Amino acid sequence: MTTSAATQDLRVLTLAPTGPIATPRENPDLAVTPQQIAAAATSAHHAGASVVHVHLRDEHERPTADLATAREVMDRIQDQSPILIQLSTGVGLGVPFEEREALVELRPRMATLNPCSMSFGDGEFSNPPTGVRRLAARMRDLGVKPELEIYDTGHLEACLRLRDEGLLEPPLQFSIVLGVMGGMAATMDNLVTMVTRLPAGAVWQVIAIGPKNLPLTAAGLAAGGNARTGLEDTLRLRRGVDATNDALLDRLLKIATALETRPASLEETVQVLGLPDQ
Ligand code: KMH
Ligand code: ZN
Repeated sequence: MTTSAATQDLRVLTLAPTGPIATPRENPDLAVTPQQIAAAATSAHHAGASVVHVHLRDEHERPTADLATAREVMDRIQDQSPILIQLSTGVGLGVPFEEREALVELRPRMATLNPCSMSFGDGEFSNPPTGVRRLAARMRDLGVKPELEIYDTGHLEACLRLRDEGLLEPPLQFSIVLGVMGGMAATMDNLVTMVTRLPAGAVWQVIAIGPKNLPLTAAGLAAGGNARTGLEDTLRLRRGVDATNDALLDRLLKIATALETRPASLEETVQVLGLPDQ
């Protein structure tokens, strides 16, 4: 992250309360209805998070890019707190790219941009190059800050090409995703490699999926990155203990405090992430 004296100890904390895959049967605290997502976002704001990463589910709890659902979720969140909304354009495997990209028309402050297609568990995550370019250009024109989700080493180069084409504005904001089957494994050496290769001035956080979530999130914080937690990334607090979104965020805040860092306020987050005016 930016390392001016004033921002050295700041960390942008994000809650990801839903995700594209898990179901409430696997963890009953998973936020799937608009009410539950808004409640999770409000609670996260009160606890100290400044960003909520939002996935939408339909009435059958399946991932959806339905614009009316997105509008309802965004309105409910904004009615309850000023937390900054980051909409997922990843949405969920099998949802067509053209439906997913339309979400940025709702002008969230941020949205994810997944630069490459890949295998994802037993499924396929489709992010075709022409679609990714079109989405990046649209986000730039609408003032929606992309969070670049990089799951493998080559995804970083794909982002740098988008930057060189003028489709991404600095500071580039990366999520280094570790532990997706089909992407980089959740190991410390992969994290170090990726952080070392980021361009100067980049802002970053770790998204570590599954059992390595805790050590790699803590390592990212200690190394100067921002941090994200929530049931999207891990369903267990520790082996055999179901997590809740509140408990995960509480644990992250304790780690951040122990490392003598502090959560960025909304205003500081806007500054650190370089969020454009809309
Ligand atoms: N759960 C992440 C690993 C996105 O939000 O754009 C994949 C994802 C992408 O959900
Ligand atoms: Zn996501």
